[in-house]
Amino acid sequence: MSRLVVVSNRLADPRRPAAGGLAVALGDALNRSGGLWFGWSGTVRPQLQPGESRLHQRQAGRVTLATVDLATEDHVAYYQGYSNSVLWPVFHYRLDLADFHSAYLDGYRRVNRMFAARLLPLLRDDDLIWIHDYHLIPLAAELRALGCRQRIGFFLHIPVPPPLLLAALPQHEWLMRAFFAYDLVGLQSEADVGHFRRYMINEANAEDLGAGRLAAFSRELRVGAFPIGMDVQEFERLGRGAEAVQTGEALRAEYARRQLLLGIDRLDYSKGIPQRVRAFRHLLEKYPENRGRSTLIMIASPSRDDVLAYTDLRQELEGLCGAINGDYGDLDWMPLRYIHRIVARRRVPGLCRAARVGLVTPLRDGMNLVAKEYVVSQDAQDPGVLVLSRFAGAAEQLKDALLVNPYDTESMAAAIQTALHMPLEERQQRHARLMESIRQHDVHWWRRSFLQALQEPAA
Ligand code: ADQ
Repeated sequence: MSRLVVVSNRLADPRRPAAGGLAVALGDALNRSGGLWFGWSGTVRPQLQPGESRLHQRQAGRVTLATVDLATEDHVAYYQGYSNSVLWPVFHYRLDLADFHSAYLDGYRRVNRMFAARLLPLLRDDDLIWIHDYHLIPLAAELRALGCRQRIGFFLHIPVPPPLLLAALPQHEWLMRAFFAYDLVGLQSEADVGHFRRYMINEANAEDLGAGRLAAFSRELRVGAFPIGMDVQEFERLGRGAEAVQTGEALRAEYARRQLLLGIDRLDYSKGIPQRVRAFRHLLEKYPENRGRSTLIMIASPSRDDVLAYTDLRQELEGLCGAINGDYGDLDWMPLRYIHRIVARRRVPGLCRAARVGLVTPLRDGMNLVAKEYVVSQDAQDPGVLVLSRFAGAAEQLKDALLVNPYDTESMAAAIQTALHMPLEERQQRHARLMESIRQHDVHWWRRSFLQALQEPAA
């Protein structure tokens, strides 16, 4: 059995339950093969020069965690800059929010080169390498340039936009060519695979060899959809835990006379949070029977506060939430509770279970695991209804949710109204079908199918 080497921007100690499903799933596989997990430590050191780093290694059970610190300039250019102010907005279709600064691209290349140089001496000949996400697209190319010949797979957690949007990226040819250093590229959805293929064929002159294989730049690459799943059992276990149960009971007692709607997100412009508030406002306006009866709880955890677009979003949201409470609230009822904080993972299933409607309405999302978590948290006898954006990767799998267009305020409000009044039998049927799909394609299925495909010899 090959040793598994996982590389991601950040890593977590897989033994800690707070680490979440992905860390647990990768931790499992790493543990079994006595693997290595490599990434940024999360520490920025002003005394380091750009491109300089310090390597730390520690054991977490059988897994070796190897991390590097970053110089301040590298953190600004690689992480805040190119990763989060260029790739994140462009890959989420938001060219208007991208900040194309050439120093960002320089920093991105520099840090990927440094990662490769630090990682290479830790590698063994028969390692299987799995690199994650947009921060590290050129890492395999940098490793290959240093002579690395192991099989390398890449999984992109965010969406791939249509070819012409990708082509708007300065130096997109360089970035997209870097994908050909991988043996396998995994994407979240078939829509993403379609965009990726079309870009490679139209813009990079790749030859389509069929069965997901593309050839260009004297290399062959396989691309496929590997929709990420959740750790259903771990989440069900959390749901039976004291904190989840207490959270659910407390909410049900407090809102005994009302129906709860819930949104849980990172505060990010891709998540469609202002659009959701507008739809809820429209619901109160158009269907006044919900006034005094429905409450929307929105938990938006702080995220990337140091990037300007996020500060603007926060201000916009605070204005919208204040206005709805001011215009519709009463002495004994506030329509909306907006909480700008992270909730402990142990409480999430309880929160979800208490909500009659789960609102997951991103403008664009790679997958969105909250949608799946909401479904898994429900009481199968009396389940709530998931209202899901058709632009979340999850919509390709969760067809039994109420699918909405988050840009269309009226129709989203109508879908919420339908969800609030859905008869029990229909709720049960939809929930059962959603559960089947989520269970079948859980995070262990995702990991196994990706790693299996990565190990298959090239045709
Ligand atoms: P995110 O955009 O961060 O990640 P999402 O899938 O929405 O991802 O959530 C990831 C986890 O964070 C979930 O387990 C969720 O419960 C938790 N979470 C989110 N907001 C929270 C809050 N306010 N408090 C507590 N916990 C919260 C990226 C992509 C997604 C993709 C994931 C995994 O953008 O599309 O689903 O990676 O591939």
